[in-house]
Parts: sequence; structure tokens; C-alpha cells
Amino acid sequence: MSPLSMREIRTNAKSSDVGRLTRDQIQPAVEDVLRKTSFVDVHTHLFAPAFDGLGLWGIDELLTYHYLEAELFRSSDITGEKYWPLAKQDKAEVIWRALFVENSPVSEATRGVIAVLNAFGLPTDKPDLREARAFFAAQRPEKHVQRVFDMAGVSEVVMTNDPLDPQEAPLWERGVESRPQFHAAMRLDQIVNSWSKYWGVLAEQGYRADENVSGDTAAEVRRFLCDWYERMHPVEMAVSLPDTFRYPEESARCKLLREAILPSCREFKIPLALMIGARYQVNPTLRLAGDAVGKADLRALENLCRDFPENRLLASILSRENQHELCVYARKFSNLMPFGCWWFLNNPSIVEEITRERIEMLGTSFIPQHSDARVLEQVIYKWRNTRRTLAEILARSYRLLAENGRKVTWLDIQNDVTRLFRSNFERWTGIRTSGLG
Ligand code: RAT
Ligand code: ZN
Repeated sequence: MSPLSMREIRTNAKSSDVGRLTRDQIQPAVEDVLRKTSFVDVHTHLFAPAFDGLGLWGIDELLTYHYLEAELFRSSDITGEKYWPLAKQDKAEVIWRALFVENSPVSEATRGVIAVLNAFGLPTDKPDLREARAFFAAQRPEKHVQRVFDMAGVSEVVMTNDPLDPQEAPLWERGVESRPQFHAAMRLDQIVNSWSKYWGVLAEQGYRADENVSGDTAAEVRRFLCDWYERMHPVEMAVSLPDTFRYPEESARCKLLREAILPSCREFKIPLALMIGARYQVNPTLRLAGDAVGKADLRALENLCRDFPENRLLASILSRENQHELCVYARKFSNLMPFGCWWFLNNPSIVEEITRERIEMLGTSFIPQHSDARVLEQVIYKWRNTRRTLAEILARSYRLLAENGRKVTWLDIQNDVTRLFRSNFERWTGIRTSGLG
């Protein structure tokens, strides 16, 4: 069925019942709204073009995505010792051959590459990558970014910005040009998870920090956060945490959260995003692909929500087993905003299950998805897949609502989709985002 316009829907309706969608009109109306609404991508690893050398794009980056590197070692006999020293283009060719030529690319991550190639009218079944490489080499970054965002239906993205990254930090210090399409997120994994390794780095930079987080340390970490707030103007602070994360406990991590990070978030009126449940480097030979997942004890999140009612928390939990509890906690604590189906959860079958559960338990008071894109063009397939999965789920919810006796209109759907994919984040972070689609 072709997309419905507001006018068509209105003229279809009886005058006593203006705007009511019939059962058959609901799904096309949902698809139409999802297509026309541009989303805010609330967590990515993308960089604005001004971050010279940090932003990844093009076919070789798409193919060497760590999700695909993990799959490579299952479908090829190549060893890590042989693979890792290869040049990027050679790695891409090894992956193309193993996962796309010798096998059908039916996994979520491989299908994604096919969808991107297809979106640009590039061949999806050639044994070599010549045409794709020539196409991407001919693109001018600025224009290409805009085109990709348009194709993906996103108006802006949130980056992941590490103030202790030796490549990234100097760019901020020099004063990188800000872009309204790219929001900063101050990512604090190193400080929070490896304080014993990083307190010395802060000390070298002139902050009076010590290993035990005693004396002036918390105040000095706040000074560090404030200096970086001034440089980045982040929309949030963020940290990923292991499945073993506990709060409260006697640890540098908990002291830093309680005495430095959460107070700074309150001071700057920005949320803290907690991404809980990673098991870091269970197989270090896979490098970036070597992390796994573990079920977390969400009492830590409960305690944070209760002890810090003035802080707004965003939470994405990696284990499928934790998702129902997360919804229950969100019902208990209005300072908690669940977001996204993170990493190993970002597969249609699991996204469907989690999103249905969230709608049933939280209505539209959550943020359904983020892309986690590391390579620019990934937003094309990741957001297409999200729209496809969400269309079914939302349409089903509206059909049930109609059966229960409530009129469903195009405007209701537009309001809900805008809330889910834009204004929940806008309200949480206090940003006024651009171009409501
Ligand atoms: O999904 C990913 O790309 C992971 O490697 C992680 O980066 C994760 O998303 C994170 O932000 O820690
Ligand atoms: Zn991420």
C-alpha cells in the first residue's frame, strides 16, 4: 500500500470520526511516520569530519568492523597471528571472501554491509571490491556525511568522546569545530574502571589525585570534568560497566561515581549514561571483538536511582536476562530512562522481544534504539532495520488499542514516534535538537 497522507486519511474518515485509522490503515501509517521522522541517534562511535583521522567510513572500514572480525574466525581457518598484521585493505578482502563470497551473508552484521552496498547501487555479489572502493574514494566527507544521514533518517548523532584518548584529546584541546549534527558524550570508562592505571595520568596533568581517591581527589576529578565540560559541551557523561558492577561498595569506582561524576552531572544538568553488562576481553586474541556479556545485578542501578533522585540516568543493559528487571526499575524510578538494544541485543528477534516488553510496561517513556555505529554508513542499515522491526511492533500495539476501543490517528502515531526517537532524549539531556522531521 502506498504511503498515506494526512489528507487521504482525513477524507477516508467519516465526518463524525475524523482521523480514525482503520485496522488496515494502521501499519502503512506507522511505516509512513517512521520513514518521515528523523531520529536522534543517542549512542554511536562516529566522529564529525573535523575530527581528522578519527571518523571511519567506506567499504574497508565496513568490512573490518569488529562484529565481522568475530564472525571471520568462525568461517575461515585464518589465525589471529596471520590476520592482525595485515593491512586494512587485505583484512577487508579476507573478510569479504570468507563471509560474503564463500558463504551467504545472512547474519545481521553481514547483511548490513549488503544493505549499504545496495543503498548506493553498488554490486553485492562481485568477488572483488574494486567498484565499491572507487565509489567511496570519490566521496567528499562533508557531503557524504549529510547524504548518509539523510539516507538513514537521522538528523543528529551522539559521539563517544574520551578525554584521555591520546589521539582525540589534543583535537579538543586545540579547539575542534563544533557541528550541530554531532553531539559530544564524555565517556569515562578509563577513569571509572581503571582508576589504578589512570589516576597518575590526571596527576601528570596537574590534578591533585591519588590512588585511594582520598584527600582532594574527588574535588580534583570534578575540576578535571569541569575543564572537559568546557571543551566538549557534552550532552551527557557516559560509562560502560562490567556485569560485576556493584553499588555501593568500597571501591575507587563507587567513590568516583558518588563524589565526582554524579555531582558534576548535577552541576552541569546533564544525565549519566550507564551501559552495564560487558565482560571485557574474555578472548583477548580477538582484540576489540574480544568482549562478551554477563548478567548483571541491577540492584546497583536500583541503589543509584534511589540514592541520587536529582540525577537523570540513562541505562542500556547488555544481557537479555536483565531486560525485564530494567523495565520494572524504570517503573519504580522516574529518573531512569532505558535506552537501546545494545550490541549483542541489536538483532531483530531480540529487539522485537525487548521493545514489545518495554511498550507493554513503559508505554512510550523509553528510547527504543541507538545505532552504536562505528563506521559512518552503518547508520543506513542499522536504522533501516530498526524502522522495519519497530513498524510491526508499533502497528500491533495500535491495532490492540483500536480493538480495545480507542481511536488511533496519524497524529497520535506521529507524537509517539517523535517522543520515542527524539523528545525523550531531548528532555533528558536538555538539548534542543534540530529539525523535527
Ligand atoms: O558495540 C560496540 O561497538 C562495542 O564495541 C562497544 O563499543 C560498546 O558499544 C561500547 O560503547 O562500549
Ligand atoms: Zn558503543
